[in-house]
Amino acid sequence: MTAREKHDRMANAIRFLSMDAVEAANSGHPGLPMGAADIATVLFSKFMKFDPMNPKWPDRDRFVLSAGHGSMLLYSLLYLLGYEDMTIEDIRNFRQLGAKTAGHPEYGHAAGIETTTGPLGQGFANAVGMAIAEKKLANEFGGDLVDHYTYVLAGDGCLMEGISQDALTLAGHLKLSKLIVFWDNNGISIDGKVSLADSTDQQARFEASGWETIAVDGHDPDEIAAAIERAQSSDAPTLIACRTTIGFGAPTKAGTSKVHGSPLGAEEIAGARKELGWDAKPFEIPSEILDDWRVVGLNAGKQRVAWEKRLGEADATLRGEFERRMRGDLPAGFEPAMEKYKKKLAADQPTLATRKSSENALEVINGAVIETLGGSADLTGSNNTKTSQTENISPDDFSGRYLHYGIREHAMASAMNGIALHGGLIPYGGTFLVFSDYARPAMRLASLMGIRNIFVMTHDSIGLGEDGPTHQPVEHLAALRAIPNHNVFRPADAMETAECWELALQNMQTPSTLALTRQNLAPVRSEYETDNRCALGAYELSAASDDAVVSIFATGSEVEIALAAKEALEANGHPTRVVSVPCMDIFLAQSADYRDAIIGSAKVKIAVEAGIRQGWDAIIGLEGAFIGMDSFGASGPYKELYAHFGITPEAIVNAAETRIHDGGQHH
Ligand SMILES: Cc1ncc(C[n+]2csc(CCOP(=O)(O)OP(=O)(O)O)c2C)c(N)n1
Repeated sequence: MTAREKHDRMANAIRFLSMDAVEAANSGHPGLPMGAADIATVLFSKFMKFDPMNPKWPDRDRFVLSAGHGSMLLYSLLYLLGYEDMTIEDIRNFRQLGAKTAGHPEYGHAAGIETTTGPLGQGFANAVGMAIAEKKLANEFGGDLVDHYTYVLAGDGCLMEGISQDALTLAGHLKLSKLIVFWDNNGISIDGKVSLADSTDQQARFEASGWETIAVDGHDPDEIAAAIERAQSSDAPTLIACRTTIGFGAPTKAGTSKVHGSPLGAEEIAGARKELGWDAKPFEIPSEILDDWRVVGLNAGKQRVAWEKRLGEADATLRGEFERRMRGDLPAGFEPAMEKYKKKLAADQPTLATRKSSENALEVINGAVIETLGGSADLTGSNNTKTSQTENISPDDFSGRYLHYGIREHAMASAMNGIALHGGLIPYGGTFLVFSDYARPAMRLASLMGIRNIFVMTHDSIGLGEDGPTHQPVEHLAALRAIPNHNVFRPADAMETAECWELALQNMQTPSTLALTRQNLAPVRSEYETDNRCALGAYELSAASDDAVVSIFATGSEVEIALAAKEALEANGHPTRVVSVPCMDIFLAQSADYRDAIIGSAKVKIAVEAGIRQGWDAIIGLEGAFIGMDSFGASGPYKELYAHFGITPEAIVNAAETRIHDGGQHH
């Protein structure tokens, strides 16, 4: 048998598994796996560094199927290569409830799936983050321990999405030479020919941003292999434009949008069997072909063994540090450093904007936690994300710890996901809270994947003042809280900011957004406390003088307003307590007992937050009073804005007293 024949039948194994699984599920996308099978076969059988027996081996090459609808390509590969997590049963269960082989690759479902893909372009930008992490860690730990490629398979859709532009320009700028992207250039998307909607010269676009590009016949294994070799030795990231036929092998539907996202049908599959010379029954891979694949999987382990030897011979401290970093554990110095810092805060009682308090906390964190990788989408001075330890990373020097992501919120958030997924680094990155809208698709995926990723979102309300309503978030706290598994922290002073940073770092499986002010805030906490008071999401900050008639719940900058209202209400003879709610998401996840105790039974419940009401009814009930925003903001000095929009102690007192006199009922 010639090498070409062997290649063809290995690639056809991917094609038929994909056709069969989509047919059985009566749902899915056979076109991409059939079209890209040759690329995948060359890559995995000749180049990829991986080990099915040790899927998490840190120095493996990463493979990201950015065109996640083609998930059967990845599932087929994992099965054929012998990943224990992926059996033929799993393939048969494609797209069934509870199956590892979900509709799109889902991170955490099965070993070998590096990231969740499906929203086109995200995988591509994740991969940019993975390649950043690789280059950074190689700089730190040396090429003996860190030296791998990040490969991406992207479709026309990935390249049409705006995020691809953010991501490719960042990658080109940073000279991520070990990032290699295969473009499945089949000219077809769902509506038909790509030419219906796009006429970009993709190679020229990539080249304009410093990429090397190579065009190949995506069904010619020799051309593909030669291109990968060239890409590996390039000093720029490389786009390999692979001209392919979508649904390759389908006798009448290949090359059309009919194979993109529907089962081929029995007749077409029978025709493909003839066309490709495949006699095996559905889901059966002839043993000699399966053997060819399994041998690839077995041989792959050798590089891992050699790597482990190098790790074993490395300096013990370096090795220990590398292993800790890859596990994601925080260093031993973290907690003592924070304790010392919080004691100092209790003594100093600083009045500061929480963005500045965040910078101060970061100064301590970055001193103790070497693996943080900071950055901002061109708002460094506003987000206060840079500290004395974080020198800039530049294309030719990755020894720094700070990335100027440029005005690319979306790619920043998505690359941060890739950095977190890669392991060994803890990314944090900043922009204005209002521009979380530009990053949100990636923030949502961070939550879906359950990864530690920290978004520093400053200018968190009308309190930012003069930039006006385009920059003043009103619905964003609610909108981010609406994402499952996403902690939105809104600390009220320097102490709470330190505590919220601790929680964000300790939460290995939940991403965090820190919503921080531009305006100064007086301290609301006067004591050092061993326990992190923010850890349960809400706590009684200030008790009532007697059985409380009024409970005021507030976050961030509105806590000091609530405290002032409390003072006035107490003076008027109404016992009032104030509850700080630094993280509503965490609070609502507590036991009913804790929630009831904190919500309490005061006749009047009032929430104060310079955002919209949505979400607060869970705490104050439908009858509760809400002091906040129900419109967009306005431009002006922030104190005038608070008065204009009625977010004041007087407004709280009025609302409380009206309800007290109504007997607590108000409609
Ligand atoms: C952000 C986003 N928008 C839309 C979709 C829906 N969608 C899935 S595949 C696809 C077409 C992609 O075309 P292409 O990348 O050429 O894939 P191919 O047809 O070659 O499989 C679309 C629009 C999506 N998954 N993500």
